[in-house]
Amino acid sequence: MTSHSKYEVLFERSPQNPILTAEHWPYPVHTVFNPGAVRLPDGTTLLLCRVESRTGMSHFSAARSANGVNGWVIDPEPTLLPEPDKHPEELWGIEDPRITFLEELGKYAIAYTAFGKAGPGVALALTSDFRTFERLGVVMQADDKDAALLPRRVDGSFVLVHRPMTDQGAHIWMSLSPDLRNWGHHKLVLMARRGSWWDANKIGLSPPLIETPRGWLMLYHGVRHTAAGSLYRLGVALFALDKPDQCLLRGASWIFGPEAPYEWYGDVGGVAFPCGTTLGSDGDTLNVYYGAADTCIALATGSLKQVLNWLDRHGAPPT
Ligand code: BMA
Repeated sequence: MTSHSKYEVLFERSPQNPILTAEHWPYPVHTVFNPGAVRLPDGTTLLLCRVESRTGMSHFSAARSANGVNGWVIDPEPTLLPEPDKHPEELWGIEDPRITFLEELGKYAIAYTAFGKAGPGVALALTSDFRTFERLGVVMQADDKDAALLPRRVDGSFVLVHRPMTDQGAHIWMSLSPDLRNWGHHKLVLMARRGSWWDANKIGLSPPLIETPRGWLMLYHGVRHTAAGSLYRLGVALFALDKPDQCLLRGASWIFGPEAPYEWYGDVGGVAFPCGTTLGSDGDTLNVYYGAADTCIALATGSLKQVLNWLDRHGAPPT
C-alpha cells in the first residue's frame, strides 16, 4: 500500500540474490549477466545467460532450474558461441539474448546483439530445445540493439521491438516482417525524454513485451548519464494489444533501479538490466531476471496487477 514516506515497492529482490555468479559455472568465465528467460512446458525455468570470458567476448550458456531460484544446472560447455567465420557480424561476441516463443512456428526465437566491426546489430536465431540453433542472421544493421519479437503476428506481420541509434537519439522502434527475414514499416513507438528526466536521451527495451488483458506491458531501461557514470533503471509503459505500436500509458518515474551491493559493485556499477521474465502459474507473479553490475544474475518478483494498478495512478498517455 501507499506509504507517505516511501515509494511503493513493485519488485522485491530474492533473498537468494545474486542467484547466479561466475563461480557457479562449470568452466572458467569472467562474468555472467543479462539473461533471457523462459518457462519450458514442463515448468523448468531456463535462463540463457550472457557469459563473458577473459577475452572480453560474450557467448550464451543455458541454466535450468525447477523452481527458478536455485538448483541451477548449467550446460557443461558453452550453449551458443559466436560463429565469426560464418557470421562476421559476431566477430566480437553475442550479447543480451531475449527469448520469445513463436506460436506459429512452435519454436523459440532469440533476438540478440551481434557485435562486429560495424558495431552492435540485432540478429535472430530459432531453437526448439536450446541445444541446437538455426541462425537467421542480422535483421537490424548496426547500431541497433535491445530487441525482442512479439509471440505472434499482428495484422499478418511479425513484430520486432528494437532500439536503433539515430541522429535523433536512442528511442524504441517497432518493425514488421512477413517472414522474419525481411523487415520494414519502421515506426518510432517510445521516445527518450529530455532534460533531467530519469529516462532522458537513451532508452531501450528490457525484457520482451508481456501480454496482459489490458495491453502489452513494456519494461524499458532508461540510462541516466551522471558525473559518476551511467545509471540503468527500469520504467514501464503499456501498448494496445491490437495496435502494439500505440502507447496507452507511460509511467512518470522509474520503478526499479540499482540499490543492492551486487548492483553497485562489479564491472559496471549502477546497472540493473533484465532481458527476461517468467510468469508464475497464478498468471500474475512476474519473475524478472536481470544482470546486476554486468557481473552476476539476480531475481526480483512482482505482481502484474500491481504494476498495472501503479501505471493507472502514475502513468499518462505519452505527449
Ligand atoms: C548496455 C548493454 C548491456 C549492458 C549495459 C551496461 O548498452 O550493452 O549489455 O549491461 O550497457 O553496461
